[in-house]
Amino acid sequence: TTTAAQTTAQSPTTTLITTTARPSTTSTSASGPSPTPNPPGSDACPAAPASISFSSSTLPDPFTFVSGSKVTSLSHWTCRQYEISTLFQRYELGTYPPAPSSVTSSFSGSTLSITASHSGKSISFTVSITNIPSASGPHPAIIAYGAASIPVPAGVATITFNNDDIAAQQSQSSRGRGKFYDLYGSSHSAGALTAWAWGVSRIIDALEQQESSTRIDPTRIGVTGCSRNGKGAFVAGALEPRIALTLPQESGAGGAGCWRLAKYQKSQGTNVQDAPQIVTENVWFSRDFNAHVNNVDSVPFDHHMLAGLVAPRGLYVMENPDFEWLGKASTYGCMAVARKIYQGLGVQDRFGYSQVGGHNHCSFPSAQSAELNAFVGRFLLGKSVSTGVLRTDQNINLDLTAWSPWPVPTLG
Ligand code: MCU
Repeated sequence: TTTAAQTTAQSPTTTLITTTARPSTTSTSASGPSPTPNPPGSDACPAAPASISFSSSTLPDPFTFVSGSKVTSLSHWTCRQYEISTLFQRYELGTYPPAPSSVTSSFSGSTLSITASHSGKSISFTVSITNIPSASGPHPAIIAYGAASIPVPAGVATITFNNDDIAAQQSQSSRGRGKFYDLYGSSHSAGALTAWAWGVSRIIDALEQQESSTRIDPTRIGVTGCSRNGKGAFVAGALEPRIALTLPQESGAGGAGCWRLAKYQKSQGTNVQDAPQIVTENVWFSRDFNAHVNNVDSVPFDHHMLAGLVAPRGLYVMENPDFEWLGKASTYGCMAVARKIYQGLGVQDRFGYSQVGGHNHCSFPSAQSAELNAFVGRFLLGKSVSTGVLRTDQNINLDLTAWSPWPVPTLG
C-alpha cells in the first residue's frame, strides 16, 4: 500500500500571527538526536568573571572554566558553554541580544515576512522559501546566507536569507549599518556575524508561528553559507540552539580557523588571513575585538570552542585547501581539536570536517556529496545513517597534541 505523493497546493492566503515571547529551549526533531539548549542562561551557572587575565599560546582548554575549575559532568559543560558564549560575545562577536519584545510574521506565495519590534522601533525583512516538497510535511529546511552554494538534498526546502540587509559587510565603512542597527542603534556592539545570527533567530521565530502555512518543521533547520557567509553560518549555529545542523563552507579565518594557528602559520611564511588583518577588512566582528587582535594569546578561547558551542548538535565543516588565505592548517588543526569536544561529550559522530581541493572557491566538489548527504539525512531528514568525518586531502604538519595539551574528560 503505497501512498502517491500528495500535492498540496500552496495556499495564497496570508496568515498573520503575533507572539510576545519565544520558547528559549529547543525541541527535539522527529528522529534525530535531541539538541541541548545552548547556551542555557541557567541561574545555576556561575557568571563569567568580569575581569580576566589570561594567556595561552596553545589552544585553550575547553574543559576548564576561567576560574580554573574543571568540567567533570554534562551539567558543568552546559555552564561552561554559557561561559564560552559570554566570552565570545565580550571579546569578539559583540552582544547577541535576547528575543525582541515582539515578532510577527506572514507567509504568502514563497515569501515569509518578518517584523521585529524593540523599544518602540520595528524593522521588517523577508526571506524566500523554495523547493518545499509537495507532500504535506512538515519538511526540514536549510537557511542559506545569500544563496545556497551547496547542493541542497531532495526533501529539504531552501530558505534564502539576504543577510546583508540585516547588517552590511562592505568594508569598514559599513559599521553599524543594516536593519539590526536600525532596531538596536548604530553603536550596538554586535558585529555583522552576530547581527546575522539574530536575523536567523527571528526567521526561526517566524517559522514556529507559520508551521501550518509554510509546512516547514522549525525543529529541523540547517544553516549554511560560504566564505564570509560561512563565518556567519558558523556563528549562527553557535549562538542559536534551535539550529539542528550547521554547514559552514570555506569559512576560513573567523570561522573554522583558530586565531592562534593562523598566527603560527603566518610566522612560518604562509599568506593566511589572521586576526590583525581581518578587522581592517570588514565589520564581521565587534569593534571590541580590535583591542585583542595583536595579542590573541590573551583571548580565553579560540575557534575550536565556537564548534564547542554548536555541540552536541550536528556540524559539518567544509574547507578548500587550494586557497592559502583560508588557512588549510589553521582550519584543519582547529577543527581536529574541536572534535575532541564532541568526543568528550560522547558524540564524536555528530562532528564533521572535510577539506577537499580541486575546485573553485564556494563551488561544492562532488567528492563531499556523500558526507553532506549523510549529515543532512541524519539531522534534517531523520534517516538512520552514520555521520562523522575528519578528513583532508593535504599533508598537514601540526603537532595537535602540543596544540591541545589538555585531557579530554568522558562526559557523555
Ligand atoms: C573566506 O572569507 C572571506 C575572507 O575572510 C576575506 O578576506 C576575503 O576578502 O573574502 C572571503 C570571501 O568572503 O570570499 C567570498
